Amino acid sequence: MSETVHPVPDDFNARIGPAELDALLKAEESDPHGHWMEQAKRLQWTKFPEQSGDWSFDEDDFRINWFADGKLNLSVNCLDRHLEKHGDRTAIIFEADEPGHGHRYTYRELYEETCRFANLLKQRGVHRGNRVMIYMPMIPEAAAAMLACARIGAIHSVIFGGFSPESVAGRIADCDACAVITADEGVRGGKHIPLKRNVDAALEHRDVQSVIVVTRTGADVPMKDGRDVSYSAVRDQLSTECEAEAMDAEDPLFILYTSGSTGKPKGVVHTTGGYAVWAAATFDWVFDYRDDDVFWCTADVGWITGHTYVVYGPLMNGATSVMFDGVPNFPDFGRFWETVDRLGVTIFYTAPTAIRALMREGDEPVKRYSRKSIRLLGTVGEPINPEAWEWYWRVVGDGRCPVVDTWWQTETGGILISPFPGATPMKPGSATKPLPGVKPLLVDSEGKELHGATSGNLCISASWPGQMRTVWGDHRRFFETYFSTYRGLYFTGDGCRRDEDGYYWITGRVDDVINVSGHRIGTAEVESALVAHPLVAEAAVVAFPHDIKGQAIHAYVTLNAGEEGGEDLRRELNQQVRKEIGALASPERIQFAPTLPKTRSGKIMRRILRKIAEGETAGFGDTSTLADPTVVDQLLAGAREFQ
Ligand code: 6R9
Repeated sequence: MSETVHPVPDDFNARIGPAELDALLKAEESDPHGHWMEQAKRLQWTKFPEQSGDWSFDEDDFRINWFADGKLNLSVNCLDRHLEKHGDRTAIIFEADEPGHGHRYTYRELYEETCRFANLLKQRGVHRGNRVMIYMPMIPEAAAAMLACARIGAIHSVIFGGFSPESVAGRIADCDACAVITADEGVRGGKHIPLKRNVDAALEHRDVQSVIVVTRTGADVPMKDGRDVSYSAVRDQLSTECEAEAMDAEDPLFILYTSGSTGKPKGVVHTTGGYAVWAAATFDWVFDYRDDDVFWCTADVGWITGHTYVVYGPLMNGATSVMFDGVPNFPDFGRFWETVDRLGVTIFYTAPTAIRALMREGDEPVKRYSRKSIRLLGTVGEPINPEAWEWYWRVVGDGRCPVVDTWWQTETGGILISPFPGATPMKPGSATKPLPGVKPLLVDSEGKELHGATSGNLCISASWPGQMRTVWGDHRRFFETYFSTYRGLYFTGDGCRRDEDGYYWITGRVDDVINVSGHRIGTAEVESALVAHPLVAEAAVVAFPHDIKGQAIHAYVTLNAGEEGGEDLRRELNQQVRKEIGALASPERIQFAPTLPKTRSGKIMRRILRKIAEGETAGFGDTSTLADPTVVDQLLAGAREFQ
């Protein structure tokens, strides 16, 4: 385990240095209400709140509210409030898949685009509280569509373009969406993605009133009369002004589906006021934002990182945010740095999986470019191994840019544990310390709090404004999933070590969630996709460590009696997972297993399956409760082909 400490680089003149951070932490501790009201001043409110946090994690009195008596609109906070002083500042730099193709939107242009979209939604009968699905490439219109929903009080739900029509259909049904905003096609790494056709396929299951289609490639796509509208055909007739709804702070802003350890993906609900305060504050704190920064977060808007740090956080702070519609290796492995130089990017935020993939290509594609504009680097999405951290710091950052390793989740709305770049000495592989107002706690499996330097399950004992409020349509599931494991605590699902200096080292998920390249995948979802195949009797899915992806999927599949597995069936099963979920969930390995290791009561012993997938051949612990102990040897024999 690396215990190197990198001090804050001398010439990194952050707004928040050690003294300022200390004052901020003390202010929060001595007067939490005053601290949160101070943070609320970051926003423009229609009615400024008097209440801050009002919450309880106890079952009898379970509630989470922030700034509940306040009223505001988030599109106003992202756009209108900047117009007078910074209307001509660039809000979004669109960087297309093809290098150098793209354009810039000023705050005024983004405002006008958002109003046009909002007016179109209204014309199509979309009202405050309705759900709107967004299934789009990383183009500025995606941001405008999100902001348009926020403007009229509709609740958006963005789905990553890599999800299949089945997944889209499931989400539309779950939140009863009345409209879908999409594009004719997406383009990634030179490949075209048939977004509109996927939407059409999804809507065969369940139709919506309106589909709004933005032109990205100009591909010829079928349009259904009465339902489908081409945005470019009507755009010029739409007004560039649209009054914003004054939303209650606790009105839902968006739903974002994410995988958990059981069942179908959950619709994580974030509300308006608290989410906005948290997104605005954390963006400012962690990225030391300044007026002349060019901020590039490489995440897709289909994930929470794209919501909070491509769209809402940067725009609320009046920043210039890069929207990148490409991939790190197209046209070659220098793409990120070529783009950094061309756009003058000052803050760069990406995922460990991308860093590891680039590191494998050596230093040359990085050194080919100057990167001198960069002053701060960040990572998010999964644990970063110290080697990858050091490479990022030394090669990409030339040893002069702080690296902020930011730990957070879809559920947390924004960053919870991260260095302050100008104040926190860094340890490669550690997300360092909680942000002001964040109260992490480690517990053992019984829920007993562990003190000092120790390892345990990571919980949070106090609410923060950006916390999710419910699971769409299933408030009980919200409580059960996050607050029932350890009484009175929010359980993150992550394991964690705390060292002598109080630094947190996230070790990864301790539940049945697999993190493949920073994408959360529920084992239950993949298993149910596999057993949907007519030849499959049973399936169990576990993670194994992968050099680039962090984790990858190992699927154990038991076929119906008399059936035999082979390469063709493997391909079919992979296809099945792609169809039900999307390519991101397709297993790296499929092992045909005569039976699965089960206890006498019929529970699959995943612990054994995990160990075998990790390449272990002994030390399976107590196997005496297995109904058939010989199954372990059979599984080991079958796993040999993967080692
Ligand atoms: C923002 C995001 C959340 C899960 C989380 C954890 C892992 C995220 C991390 C990290 C170690 C970091 N994770 N950031 N692990 N260090 N800096 O990724 O949200 O997609 O919901 O994933 O990702 O396991 O629980 P989400």
